[in-house]
Amino acid sequence: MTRKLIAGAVAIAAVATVPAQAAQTKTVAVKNNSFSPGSVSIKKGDSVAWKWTQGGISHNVTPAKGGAGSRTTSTKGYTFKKKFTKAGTFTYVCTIHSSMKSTVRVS
Ligand SMILES: [Cu+2]
Repeated sequence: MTRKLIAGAVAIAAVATVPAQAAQTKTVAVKNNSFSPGSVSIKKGDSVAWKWTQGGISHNVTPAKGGAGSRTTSTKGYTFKKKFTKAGTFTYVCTIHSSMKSTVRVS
């Protein structure tokens, strides 16, 4: 009887901890002065985390079409995370450095 209970508990735990499709987060480095990599491909429900890996120079991550983005900061280690729930191609820029572009492809 004890053995059956343990087997049942293990089976329930396995189902609970292995979702069909786990959401993932891809990291984009915010460098001076580029995003690396310049584009990432993710699935609906996944997130992108832009992380300031160098610091010392102010940057931001702002939707090219407008809307809310990150704060402007030069703090190394600062991270701006966003979850994408719709398919499409989304472009982000640093409004201070026009050459900095970050593309997110969501399928
Ligand atoms: Cu910048």
